[in-house]
Amino acid sequence: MEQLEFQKNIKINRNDALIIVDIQYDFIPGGSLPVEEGDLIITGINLIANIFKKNKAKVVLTQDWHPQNHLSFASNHSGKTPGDDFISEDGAIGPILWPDHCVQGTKGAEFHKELKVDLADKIIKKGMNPKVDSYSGFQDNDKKSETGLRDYLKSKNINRIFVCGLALDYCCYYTAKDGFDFGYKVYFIIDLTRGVGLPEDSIKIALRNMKEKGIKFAEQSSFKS
Ligand code: VGL
Ligand code: ZN
Repeated sequence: MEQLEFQKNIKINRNDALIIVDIQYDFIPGGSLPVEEGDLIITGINLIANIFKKNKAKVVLTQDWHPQNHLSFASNHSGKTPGDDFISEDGAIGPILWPDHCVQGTKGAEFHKELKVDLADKIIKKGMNPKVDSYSGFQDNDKKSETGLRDYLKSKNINRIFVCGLALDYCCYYTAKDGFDFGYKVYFIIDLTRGVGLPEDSIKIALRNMKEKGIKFAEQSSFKS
């Protein structure tokens, strides 16, 4: 794996935000798009969220929230199955198709019951446009519309964001990248995330790209209470 350096002794303050990405049943083992060991990070995420609250920082949850006719679902393309390659010109959908997941109003779209949702200051839903996916918590994949996360962080004078959750190589990665491009100092909490690993090497590529960009890496133990 990519050689990563971890930040130590991070002291959280009121200009920080923790972005907890997509801790929903469909991404947890037993769900329709399960991320291996996705359940194992929830306790640690709750602990870190408590540290953020104690230090007057913000906690944001993102929630993948698709209509049933969403074009990222293989079931909405004839002759396609989940995992098949699919790339639309503007990057709106792809690079692969997914099983139906996080359909609005279904159990699979709910936050996992172990996640301390009451610690959240803000919940950002994404992926509602049936023709465009939204891996990033900030904006759609075609970069044509934002979710409201940037406006929210701006209104709270946030300058550092800390990203954790599911999945490392999709929604966490895109959220971290956009955060960096929008001018935030970004920390990726490596042991509080897990990846899908599809297509092959997606985790390795995500980590390498983030490191090259200047995104910093942290671990659960990096935070001072
Ligand atoms: C995600 C694939 C499709 C994620 C969401 O949360 O990482 N991945 N939709
Ligand atoms: Zn999705």
